[in-house]
Amino acid sequence: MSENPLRKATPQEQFEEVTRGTVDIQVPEDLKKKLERSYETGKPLIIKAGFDPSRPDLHLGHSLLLTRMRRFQDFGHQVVFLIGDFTALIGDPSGKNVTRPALTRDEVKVNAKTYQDQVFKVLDAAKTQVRFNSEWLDTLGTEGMIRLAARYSVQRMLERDDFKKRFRENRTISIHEFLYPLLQGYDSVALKADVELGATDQLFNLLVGRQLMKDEGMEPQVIMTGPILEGLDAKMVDGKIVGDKMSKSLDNYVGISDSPDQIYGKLMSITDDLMWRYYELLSSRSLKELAELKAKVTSGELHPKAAKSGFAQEMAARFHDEESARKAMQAWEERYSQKKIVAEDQPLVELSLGGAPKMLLAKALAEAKLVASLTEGRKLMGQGGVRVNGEKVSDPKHELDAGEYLVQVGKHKSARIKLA
Ligand code: TYR
Repeated sequence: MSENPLRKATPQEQFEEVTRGTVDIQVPEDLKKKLERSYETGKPLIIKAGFDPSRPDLHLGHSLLLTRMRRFQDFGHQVVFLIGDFTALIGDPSGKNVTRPALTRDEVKVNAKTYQDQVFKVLDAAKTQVRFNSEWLDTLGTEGMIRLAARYSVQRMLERDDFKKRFRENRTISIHEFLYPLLQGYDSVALKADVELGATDQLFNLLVGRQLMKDEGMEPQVIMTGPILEGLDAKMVDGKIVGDKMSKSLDNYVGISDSPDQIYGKLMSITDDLMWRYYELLSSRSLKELAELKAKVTSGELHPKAAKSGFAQEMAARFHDEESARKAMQAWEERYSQKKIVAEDQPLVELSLGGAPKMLLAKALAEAKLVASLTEGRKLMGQGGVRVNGEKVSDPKHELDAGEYLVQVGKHKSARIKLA
């Protein structure tokens, strides 16, 4: 029994881990009860999270939900990755002020395939159940659909913010959009979900699921919503992070299938404030570790850039591996230090060869005051900290002929050296 992952942590510990960073839980007491019962009986909870394959690429925003699914999975619960291939034919109206264009079955199929390739970078494929809602919605039929539609009133549908707003502003709401929350709710009935996860924009849909389950005489699902991640261009205004949500169409996203270089580079471009927000929401470091890290940056012991690099590497490693993440960091450092050095902007230092054909590079460094002494110059060269025209030079006996060279020492010192 000790091998059973359901017994790895107490119900209370599981509760704390799986609810980390949630915005809304309905109802926390029910979740505790479900976790306790599962602990007693050894029967895993069914955790549902649905994705409409309406866009082919997943990004860091979606990974928030996947990370929570993974936490449940690690405690031995049954995660159902539900692909809304049927609901994608409608398109979720949540948060939209216009009707979404419907996708064809073929587009949905292609997107669904790419989804699966991406989510298993976070979820354990062997322990994930992948379902498609066409499985039960296709067979629901016209009669089933009418029965379902009879279960909810237009008034209650219009309580939903986005519908209410569109109604008030006289914008079109098509009848099929009302069906969306009902179908999503019916999915929960079909799956006998214990818990359904979603971002805050899903609250209404999730509650409909709870209601439909109650109507069926089933134990209603617990619903948990998580925050919507801000995009890479978000900024701190009056002590709050403000910005559009991460999305591909706004080009402020990090894609799950981006290369390690892209992930690293994009995350190095965010502000320090946004870095802390991302750390809190996405990093697997504990809140205690984060507090320590922040204290080090505040006291000046650690440069914010180093903290950012740590986060960017963690994300690159999450979607690839440690080794590629480290390489991405090195490549970025090299490009970054190269880019900053524009030859023309560097001070020109003219040195005399004094009649000799060549001069030791270490000596040139010292004479140009880029290093304190010949010895220090040799030492830095040996450590790989000296570049001539962008190339690393580590041989301490390296000599320069007459001519002009762009010389860099470490990351911050450089000059054009002219030898004559
Ligand atoms: N409505 C969800 C979204 O747009 C996707 C979804 C589809 C969730 C079907 C659950 C479900 O049963 O993100």
